[in-house]
Amino acid sequence: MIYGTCVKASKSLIFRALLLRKPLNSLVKFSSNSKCSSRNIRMESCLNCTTEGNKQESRGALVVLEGLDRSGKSSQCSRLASFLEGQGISAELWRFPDRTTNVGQMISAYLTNTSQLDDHTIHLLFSANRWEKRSLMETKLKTGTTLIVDRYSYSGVAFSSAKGLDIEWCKAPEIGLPAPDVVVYLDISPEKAAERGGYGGERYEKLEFQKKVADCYKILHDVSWKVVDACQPIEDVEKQLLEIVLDCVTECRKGRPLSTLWLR
Ligand code: Z5A
Ligand code: MG
Repeated sequence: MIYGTCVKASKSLIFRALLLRKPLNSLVKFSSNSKCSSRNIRMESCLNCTTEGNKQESRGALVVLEGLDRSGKSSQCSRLASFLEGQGISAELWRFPDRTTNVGQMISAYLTNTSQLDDHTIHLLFSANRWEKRSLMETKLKTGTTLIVDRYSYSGVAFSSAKGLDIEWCKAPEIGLPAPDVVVYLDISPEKAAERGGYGGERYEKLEFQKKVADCYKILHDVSWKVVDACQPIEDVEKQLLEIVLDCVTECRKGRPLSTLWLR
């Protein structure tokens, strides 16, 4: 799903800016033309800002949401992308696996139990599914588009190592992919997540397996991750996420270097 950049200053936008205790003009730049058109409010587009004499490339942020099944990742990713769109910030919603590609269709067949694959093989396919999007991902970020990504390499490592694969082996094929600017972990116990219902027939949608995945996420987790209590009402989760993401978008616009996995 791709979100555009044109918006109007709605009451909801102003309300959200107030909620975030940030001045609206710190989030968006008003056009000098007071007549409100869909192009009136835009983030400044400074793609080559200079900070203390060093040329810093302004860019979009790579924001990753992780968490157990039913933790609310997809719901929050949609809300985030819509909010950013509403702020006139160029943003796109991405998800992994991307089931639209040839590799993604093999993954989908595996997840829906219509094909069987060796654990190592499916792990490498999940990774290949990210690699096939790497170039586009980098181009988008460098040209100022923020990517809100529903699952990334951490899901790859957590789910495969939960099956017993060596964690370092699982990380290896991810080395060199763009590193997220922020990882937000939506924290919920496997039991609470299961209570939300909606576990379908997909391969990993079982409470016992989700408990193992939760343990693997704990191993991957480091101090840079932002942990949000996913048991809160959906709007409260959203509010916390917005604060984190807007700070991150601001940092990247100032010209934070893009790094690669796997740093930790
Ligand atoms: N996988 C892997 O093995 N290796 C990899 O490299 C990658 C993935 C990338 C497909 O994932 C599977 O692939 C996944 C990991 C594995 N394993 N499984 N199973 P997927 O992303 O396609 O899974 P999904 O189908 O999108 O669903 P999900 O992740 O289980 O759910 P979610 O996105 O976290 O939650 P949600 O759909 O937003 O919300 C779930 C329900 O809870 C829904 O009814 C909401 O309305 C409700 N909800 C959401 N938030 C709240 C709050 N705050 N309160 C109450 N209710 C809420
Ligand atoms: Mg989801």
